[in-house]
Amino acid sequence: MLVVSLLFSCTNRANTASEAIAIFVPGVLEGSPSYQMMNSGVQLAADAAGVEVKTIEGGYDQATWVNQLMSLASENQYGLIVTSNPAMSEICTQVSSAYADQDFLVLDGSGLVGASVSDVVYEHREQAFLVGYFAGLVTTSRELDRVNSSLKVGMIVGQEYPQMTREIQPGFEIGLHTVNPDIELEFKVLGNWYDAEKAREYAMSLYNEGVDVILTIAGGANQGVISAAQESDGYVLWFDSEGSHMAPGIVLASAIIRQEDAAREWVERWINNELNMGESWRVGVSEGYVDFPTESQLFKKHVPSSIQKQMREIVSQLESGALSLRSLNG
Ligand code: RBF
Repeated sequence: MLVVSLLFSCTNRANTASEAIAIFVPGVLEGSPSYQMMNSGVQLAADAAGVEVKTIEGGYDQATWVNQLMSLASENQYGLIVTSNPAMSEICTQVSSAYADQDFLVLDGSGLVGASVSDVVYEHREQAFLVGYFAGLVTTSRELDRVNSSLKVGMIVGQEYPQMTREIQPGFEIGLHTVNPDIELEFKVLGNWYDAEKAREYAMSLYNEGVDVILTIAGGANQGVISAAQESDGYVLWFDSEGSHMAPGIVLASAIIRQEDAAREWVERWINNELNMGESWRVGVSEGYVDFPTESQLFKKHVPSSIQKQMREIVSQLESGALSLRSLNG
């Protein structure tokens, strides 16, 4: 008994020297749902274990992230650095080759991890497919008053990166075309994650061209898409967190990642010395980390019941594995 309890107490990192955790936000927290969920999830795990956390906002100049992480690792104050976005798995692996004792956890990573880096990779294709299927049902609906007869749907994104071009955009299109192969996608790239005015202009021109619903994945710039929808009677779809409360009746639905849960759970494992470094986990709808919520008050109020029903069906098919997009993973 004594040996067991001694072993147990030694394996909890709260009792070791390098217990503190740093959160590196590659951008800013404000307006970026995936970063906010990372921050709150890590805080929850750390607070519960009495571990100290420091959050550092790296800002939008991506060229500076490597050096910022290098100097953070060189401080030797944080046992773990947690960060989030698909570019960070490789960036942290690069930094870890200079600081081999530094552990990194990348949420929403790419799977390309080195020995002291672990990551959680979301099935973004499933996430995008669900909201694409919903967008297809919206643009072909006869019950929604802001929908026109042209079969055009929009997408506005911050920047292009492999997960965007190989998983998110194609997943969205598969969803649209499952409803009707004639639906056209207008895809616009902002070039940054903050310019709400430019996003508003892009969205205005899409709505003027006959697009009736836009999926926005543009961080702080998402707000501009909402403004345009309010002005021109269009709909908006949200990604990563639930966004309907941002503009009820306009932001109709969201395809989410459960990043707060993932952050809390994976950091808990690290604190308890149960996290295998160098490992990558791929999680989607069937694992409970990607979802399309259909039970919120706002969804039930603003979405026609026939569409609600079709969404519940498609989500449960992905959950059970009756429908799978995973053979497309390359
Ligand atoms: N998403 C945001 O919401 N805000 C950002 O500032 C942001 N910056 C990103 C920077 C890079 C280099 C990459 C690859 C992605 C970024 N994303 C950002 C996208 C985010 O990590 C995630 O992939 C999408 O939100 C889709 O889940």
